Amino acid sequence: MTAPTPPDARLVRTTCPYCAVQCTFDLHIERGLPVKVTPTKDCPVAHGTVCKKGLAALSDVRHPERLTQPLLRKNGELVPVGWAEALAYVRDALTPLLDTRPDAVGVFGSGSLTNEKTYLLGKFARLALKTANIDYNGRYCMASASSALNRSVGYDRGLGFPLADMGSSDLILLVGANIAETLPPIMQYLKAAKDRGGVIYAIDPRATTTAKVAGQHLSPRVGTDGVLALGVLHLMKQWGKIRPTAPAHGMPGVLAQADDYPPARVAHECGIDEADLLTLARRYADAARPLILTGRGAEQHAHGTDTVQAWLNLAFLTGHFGKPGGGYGTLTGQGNGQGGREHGQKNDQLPGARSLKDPRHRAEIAALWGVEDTELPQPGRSAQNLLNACGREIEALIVLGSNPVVSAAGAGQVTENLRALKHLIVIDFLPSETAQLATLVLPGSMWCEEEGTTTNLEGRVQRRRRAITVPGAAREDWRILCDLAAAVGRPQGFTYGTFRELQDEFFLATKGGKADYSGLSAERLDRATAQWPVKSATGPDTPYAYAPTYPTADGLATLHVPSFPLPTPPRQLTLTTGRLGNQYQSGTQTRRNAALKAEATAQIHPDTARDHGLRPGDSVTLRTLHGTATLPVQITPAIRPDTVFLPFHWPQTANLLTDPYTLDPHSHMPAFKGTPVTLMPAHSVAGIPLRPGLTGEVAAT
Ligand SMILES: Nc1nc2c(c(=O)[nH]1)N[C@H]1C(S)=C(S)[C@@H](COP(=O)(O)OP(=O)(O)OC[C@H]3O[C@@H](n4cnc5c(=O)[nH]c(N)nc54)[C@H](O)[C@@H]3O)O[C@H]1N2
Ligand SMILES: Nc1nc2c(c(=O)[nH]1)N[C@H]1C(S)=C(S)[C@@H](COP(=O)(O)OP(=O)(O)OC[C@H]3O[C@@H](n4cnc5c(=O)[nH]c(N)nc54)[C@H](O)[C@@H]3O)O[C@H]1N2
Ligand code: SF4
Ligand SMILES: [Mo]
Repeated sequence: MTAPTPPDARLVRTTCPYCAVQCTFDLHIERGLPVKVTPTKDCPVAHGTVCKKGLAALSDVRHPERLTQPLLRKNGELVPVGWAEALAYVRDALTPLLDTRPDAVGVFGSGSLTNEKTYLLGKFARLALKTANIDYNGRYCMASASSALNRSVGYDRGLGFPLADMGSSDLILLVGANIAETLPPIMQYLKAAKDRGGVIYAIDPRATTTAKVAGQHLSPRVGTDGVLALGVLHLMKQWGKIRPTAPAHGMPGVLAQADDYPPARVAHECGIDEADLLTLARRYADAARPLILTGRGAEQHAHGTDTVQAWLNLAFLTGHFGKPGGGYGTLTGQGNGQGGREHGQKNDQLPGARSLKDPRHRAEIAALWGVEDTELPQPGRSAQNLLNACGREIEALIVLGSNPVVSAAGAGQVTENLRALKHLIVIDFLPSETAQLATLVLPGSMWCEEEGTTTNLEGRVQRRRRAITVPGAAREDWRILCDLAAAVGRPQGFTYGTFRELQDEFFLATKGGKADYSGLSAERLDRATAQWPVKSATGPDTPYAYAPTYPTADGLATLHVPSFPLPTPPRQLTLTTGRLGNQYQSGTQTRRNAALKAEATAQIHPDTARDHGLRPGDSVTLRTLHGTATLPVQITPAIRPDTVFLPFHWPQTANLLTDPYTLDPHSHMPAFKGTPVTLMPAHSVAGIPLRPGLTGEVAAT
């Protein structure tokens, strides 16, 4: 017997809180709560295929640990307080700093935030706090692809074409992207390409689920993807396949460099067979619509920008960049990873992907905000540098939508820095590990409790609709930011009566920027989603973003000559890190979810296990220059013998081992993938306390 439907039952169509595919689904609301997620074929991206995380997303919504009251640290403990006391703390903590040293106050944002919150957070930092020091977790994500695209063709829309175009590619190279686990609905486009005879390569040091479905797997050493691209370019030049997409600066230098990368050298440095390289290159040369897609595996290196550049150069010089179904794209990760990198929460950016350094851009936004452009700060610290300065130059930090205690590089050191802050204010809806360190925790809003827009990995803007209201004394994030501005005595510009006023201001603020959304409104998005730029209310959207001429000074692209570090010694073990299908990011939202079971293990090859005396069921201690961590081993032939893989979803694991200081010089991305590591059976390591499950500690040095 089915239960009777309650009289208030209704459906709200909204988007998933997690990844950048941004599946649309229906929430069934009964008695004021969402009870079920139903995928819909109307979803313009996934067409009704929602992944397990999306289906299980409701478990957090009324989780017993859902934050519903501000928490203030008193005598070392976080205790519930009212908003008046919480905001009085903010006033007393921040006002003296803002009066004398505003740059001592930092703001850390997120690619999980809607476009409107992204915009408001940037405005809040520049106008209410007047600090230069705002940046966000997108620096950890696709920032290297973003900087390569920006410096080459003037802007960065992760995919410059509709996702469905993938189905018409005849060769797809997935370079360090495990989409079967991380962006599952995209597999349908991969399969469509395969069904039409297309060849799919997964280029990954692990034989992932994606590699199995793809059919072709090339397994280069960690960090050598750029050299691989140079090797393919070398052969394209040799085989007369150079016919650039458009005239561009820098081509002679890039082509000359390729001469230095003959197949033997490339095969040696990448640790692959020369024959496999030649087969890949031959397929690329013969393909009509080859598509290169990079993920975090290629990008999250101290030379990530140059790695992406090498693939972008290849796509451009062979005439495929920007063409339907072909070229180059990056697979953006977070729910609003695309919009989050456009609207002013980056340290050097103003809304609409404007530059904080450009006098014209500063004047445009200053006029909109009703201030002098001289009042806008200059660019401040980028994400990892901001966290590295905490407890020293940075005395107070406001975090919205990130959990750096788990996700930052060198998390052991970063945690110490956060502890050394005078004030750590975290706005979250669950007690993340970072919230647990805070001096003040403010209960914010979850995805289905707020209105807004997100922009998915193909630049598609969609509405996120409110299905329920925030519980208890929680407040919508945008209102909290306005409350904080009022608390520090600077409410001007933060007095919106309704969310709609904020949203309309946001759309307007993008007008004339590269990421122009000014033709959009909630009503237009109700009729159809739209890929930016959308420059007028009646004008079209832009499915293809990368048609020449480009938004650069002279309309031309510039190709840069990439440079790569010397190859690591052959017997060096390298740690790389990444994701599991059943967990999301720092795990705040998924480790609590019973439907999403997963285990933190260190994946190693059987030969490596044998060399280190490790057997199934053992724990292993991993040691790098930056820290140590101990985990159970997972012995699997599906990984290179010179590689160790750790997921980063748990505290005290992957990021105790990563380097907080070495950053990509262009994108300021830390090297999450690729840290020299040594292994030992855990029982042989003195001084490491072992608990059941996970253990780990920061190295003493
Ligand atoms: N289930 C799940 N899905 C997610 C997320 C999540 O946390 N969980 N997060 C979302 C976000 S924010 C992002 S950014 C995306 C990321 O999506 P992906 O880029 O697919 O994620 P990763 O697992 O970090 O890395 C992908 C692959 O890179 C490989 N790799 C490691 N080092 C190298 C290397 O040097 N070269 C090459 N070629 N490959 C290498 C790893 O073995 C891994 O299989 O996923 C999004 N979707
Ligand atoms: N070793 C290693 N480290 C990595 C990576 C890797 O591959 N390897 N990947 C990096 C990448 S690509 C990324 S994107 C980062 C992600 O890592 P983080 O920046 O830590 O991102 P999340 O885990 O999504 O953290 C989001 C936090 O904000 C909260 N939250 C989410 N949405 C909202 C919201 O709308 N409002 C409020 N108030 N709170 C919200 C969640 O509850 C959670 O506590 O990790 C990076 N770190
Ligand atoms: S996590 Fe990504 S793929 Fe899964 S349902 Fe959500 S948006 Fe879709
Ligand atoms: Mo990401």
